Amino acid sequence: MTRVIHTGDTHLGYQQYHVPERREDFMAAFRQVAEDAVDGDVEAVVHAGDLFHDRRPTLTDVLDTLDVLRTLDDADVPFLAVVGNHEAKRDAQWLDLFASMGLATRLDDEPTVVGDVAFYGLDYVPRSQRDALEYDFAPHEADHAALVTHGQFKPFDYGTWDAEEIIERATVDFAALLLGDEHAAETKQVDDVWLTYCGSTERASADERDDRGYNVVTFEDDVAIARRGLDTREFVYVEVDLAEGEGVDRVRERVGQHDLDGTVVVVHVDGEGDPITPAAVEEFALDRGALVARVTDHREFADESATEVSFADPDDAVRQRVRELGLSEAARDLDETIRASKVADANVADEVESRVRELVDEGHADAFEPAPAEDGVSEADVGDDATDDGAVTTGDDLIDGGDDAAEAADGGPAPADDGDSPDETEQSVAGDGGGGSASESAPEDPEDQSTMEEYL
Ligand SMILES: [Mn+2]
Repeated sequence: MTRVIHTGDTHLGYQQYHVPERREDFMAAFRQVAEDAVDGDVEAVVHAGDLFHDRRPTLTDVLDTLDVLRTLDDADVPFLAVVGNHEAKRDAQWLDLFASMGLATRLDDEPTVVGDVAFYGLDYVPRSQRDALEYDFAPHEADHAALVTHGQFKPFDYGTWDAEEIIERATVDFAALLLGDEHAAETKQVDDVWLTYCGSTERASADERDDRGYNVVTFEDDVAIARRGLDTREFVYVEVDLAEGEGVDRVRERVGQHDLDGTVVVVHVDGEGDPITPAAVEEFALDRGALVARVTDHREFADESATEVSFADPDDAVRQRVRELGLSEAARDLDETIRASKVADANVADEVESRVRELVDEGHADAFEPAPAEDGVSEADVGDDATDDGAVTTGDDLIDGGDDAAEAADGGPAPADDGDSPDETEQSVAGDGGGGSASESAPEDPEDQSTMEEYL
């Protein structure tokens, strides 16, 4: 029997809502996993990617990560991992650094045997490159084999990468696929093979409402997958449906019914009542000890014809202005990449460059043609997160990144259907701090899923 912890999507270094406490929370959750591994006497910690939130963690993040990895190493618990989409660098990976220090093993197409199990790894692969994959894995002599990989896999609802095809074509028979990328834990079985997402260890977005945790996977005759919870910062969700005549007092009253001390407060307002000022509610929550408060008034969306800029929704104003600019499809896509927060700030310059390259390589010159204004830019096509200070950082990154990226921003590409185009409606505002009152929509809509990939 071999028992391992399967974790992933730790997003270390993510300073969510721009507060340092959240950055510490992500590290603390990862530390808990490591301590549980040591206390629980498992034979390995398997990490399915997105160890870091982006490819440029700070030195402090790297040092703290090393400290956690040493905790595992001191207890002789190997750390086996693959590279996720958030942290992927162009050549050498952070994981290679940790491996060179003897603190991690980067899983690949050769077996890494722990106990009775041969572990293999497949890093995140962008959609445009998946057709070329061979799924060739070197043989092993262990009792079981497991593949650790990162992406949105079918047959899960949001899947764009067919796990069944991997299972069929792989030269090794896997008993389980230990997956990362999707932040909600979920398990399915395809024929005899278990497919399981361990989920994120901290809420990388306020949409991640379920308790966070990780998997404990036991390989015996069969594979057994158990969940274990993590003690993470409390998120208080308050849904207020205002009746006619009700307003900000009612929202405050509802928020005030909760113990807010040290919590992240997420308020959604809907209904018939009076307009409210989100800032007034946020201030109320902060006064009562909340670490962060975010108020979304969904009623702003009901009135699409409004052109007046309200404090609650400057995004509308930006969206309106972008429509009037007559940008090419490509430029609109770049605008979205830069302003919205689906792409981690530090990754924007590279992302922009790769999109332009891809378009040019594939001869999509028409994507650079200016479009007439108002030509059906849907709400969803344009960034909803314009007020994010991330947009500022991102702009800097683009310039710092220099090279082709800044140049490209002028004519920009439209995504060659590579699944990474962020044409989704807002789902990262909570994850990124945002303007505090931008709109949010549930990410469950399968049409949005191709782009969830980017965000996850
Ligand atoms: Mn992730």
